[in-house]
Formats: sequence, C-alpha cells, structure tokens
Amino acid sequence: MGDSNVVVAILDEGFIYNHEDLDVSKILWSSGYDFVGDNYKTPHPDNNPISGDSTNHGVACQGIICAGTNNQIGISGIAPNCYFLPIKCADDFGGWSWNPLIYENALSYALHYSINNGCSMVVSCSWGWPNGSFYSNIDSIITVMASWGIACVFSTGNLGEYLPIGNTIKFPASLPSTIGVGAIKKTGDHWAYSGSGEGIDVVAPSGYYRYYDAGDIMTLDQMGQLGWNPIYTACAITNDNYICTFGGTSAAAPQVASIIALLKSEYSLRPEMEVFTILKMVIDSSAMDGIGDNYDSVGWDPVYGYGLANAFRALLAVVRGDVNNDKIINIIDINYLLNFLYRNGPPLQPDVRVGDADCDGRTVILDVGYLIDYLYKGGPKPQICFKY
Ligand SMILES: [Ca+2]
Ligand SMILES: [Ca+2]
Ligand SMILES: [Ca+2]
Ligand SMILES: [Ca+2]
Repeated sequence: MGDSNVVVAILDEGFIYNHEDLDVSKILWSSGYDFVGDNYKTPHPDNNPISGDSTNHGVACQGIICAGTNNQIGISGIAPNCYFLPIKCADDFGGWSWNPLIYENALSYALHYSINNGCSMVVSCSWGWPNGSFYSNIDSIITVMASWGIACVFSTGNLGEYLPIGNTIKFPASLPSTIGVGAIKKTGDHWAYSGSGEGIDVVAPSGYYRYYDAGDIMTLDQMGQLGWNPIYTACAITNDNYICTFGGTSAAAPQVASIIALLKSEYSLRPEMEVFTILKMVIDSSAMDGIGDNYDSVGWDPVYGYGLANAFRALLAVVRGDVNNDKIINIIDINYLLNFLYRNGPPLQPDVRVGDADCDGRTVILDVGYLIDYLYKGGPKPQICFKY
C-alpha cells in the first residue's frame, strides 16, 4: 500500500497528527507549513499546519489517503505507507483567500520539498477557481512540477449545477499539466454538481457535496468533539472520530492522488512513473469506461473523462512480468511462472494477468519465453499494458 520514498502532499485546510487511525511516523509534520494562519484576510504563516477546532476538510482528505489499513480500527486509507506532507492554505475557520499568490507559494513549497529531499511526490488539491479563471503563475508552477515528475491532482469542483455541461470544470483541474478528477455516484451515474469539461481525466465515487444532503464517503474526523462534530453528526456506523458524510469532488481527488502514489511506489520496476505524461496516460488508460449513465459515452467525454479511476487496473498495467510482486523482474519470476503454469505452483501476485508479459491477453508459455528474451537476450522489457 505504498512506498516510503513517495510523499503525498495535501494542500487544504489544516490537518492532524493525533488520530487513532493515523500512523504518526508517516506524517512529515515538522516539514509541513501553514501559509494562512487563523484568518485568511490577514495571513500569518507559520510552521504548524494544524486544523482549526471546527474545520475538517483537510483532515477528511488526509484520511482517504493516509488512514491506517488492516490495523483493526477505523477506515482504510489508500496509500497509508507513503509519507504525508501537510500544507495548509486556508484559515482555521474554513476561510480561503483565493489570492493566487498563496496557492503558488504552497505549490512551490511542495516542489522544493521534493527536490531538496530527492523524493517522489504527488500533490492532492481538493479546490480550484471557477471555470474561465486562469492564473499564469499557477499554470507556470504546475508546469514546472510536472516537468519534475510531480503529479498535481485537482478536483473539478462542484459548480456543475449552475452552468451547461462541459463548461464547469474549475481551474487548474482544466490544465493538461494536472490530473482533473470529477465525482460519480456509487451507482456509476454522474453527479450533476461534478465539474465537467476539457481537462477532466477521470472520476471517482463520492457522495453529495452539502452535508445536509449527506455525502457517503467515510473518512477521518478530528478526535472527539473536535472537527465536524457535532455539525455533521457521527453516523450510526461511526463514532465522533469519523465522518460518513464527506462528499463532492473534494472526496474524489484524494482517491486518485492515492492511486498515483501507489503507481509511483512501483518506481524500481517502472522508472517511467516519474514522467508526468506517462503517469497521466496510465491513469487515463486504466480507467473503466462505459460504467455510467448516458453522459458516459465511449472514450473520453466531458463528464466522466476517460472513466472511473481504478487502482487495481492502474497498478496491473505497470507490473506485468513481476509475477511474485517483489518489484523486480528476474529469474525468480521465470521460475515462479513456470511453477504456476506446469507444477500447480502458487498463484501469481496479485492476479494471473500479471503473468501476461507480452501483453497478448493470455498468460501462457510464450510469456516465459518473453521474460527469458528480456533478461538474457536483450529483448524488450514487458511494456505498460492495458489488456484486462
Ligand atoms: Ca484503519
Ligand atoms: Ca470529531
Ligand atoms: Ca519479481
Ligand atoms: Ca501473454
């Protein structure tokens, strides 16, 4: 569930480090920063990105990515073994300045951290400016980040109900140098609120975006009465350390940022995961198309993008040939695959399709031959493969 050389930076309202379902050793708290302080109208930056007592938007995003998995408590984060860099860019009461300079500084902070520490990075941003906005400084910093292999994931926004379909994607989700993420219902149908238009890459499941209509994403709330309690009440299935009503495209973007963190965790097997355009191609090409309503037309469309982001398919695309799932392709994989095919050996990890080294849709003896060619005869490496 992620590699410790990968850092996920979240830019949002404040965050926490003291939650029963967070591994504090994975939180780069002392490296975090707060660009705003307690009041966005008079910013007082400091080095403590802690959430205000009654805000929780950042914590909710944090939980989706970072909450402990298989730890017998709470929820399951998607990339809990990656490090988390908290960068606060809204105030302690949920106020956002929308002064582009603040967000440029926050993005620049993440970029410098990645370069200074030599770590792989993905940035999760559940915010943006309304369709038609453009700030050249934001465009520039994100373009530079992409050139360093840093993926900036942005939600497409919740303005879909107010303008015609295809014209509601927020900036900078609209940029080709970001991954733009919309929201769909758990049924697969689109949410009318979900920002749509040029630049959307994929969608992820989420709930409604206003708490009184109750979204349905369960994630972390600040411990006890802090956080969104009691405004958003704890649900029957949770206590006040969790929230089950997170929603909107805000809840969708962190899911895709997590998938990218998992892809970047395959760096040793697939160094291309540090090339933004290839990373974006993998996210787009592994998405599930045709899963939704009439707006989900074949191929890219402005409402679903390329479709529903899928962690399993994205990862499977980049690990063909590594049949024992140890992040290297070597003789052991050849032996493992032969044992599987001819001696009732253990199953391929995580799925039989990982053995399809030549990407022809079958896992057979020809794939053993392909791996022998690759390892010993200068043949091609297993390619990134989207046969499922
Ligand atoms: Ca957990
Ligand atoms: Ca709480
Ligand atoms: Ca292997
Ligand atoms: Ca094959």
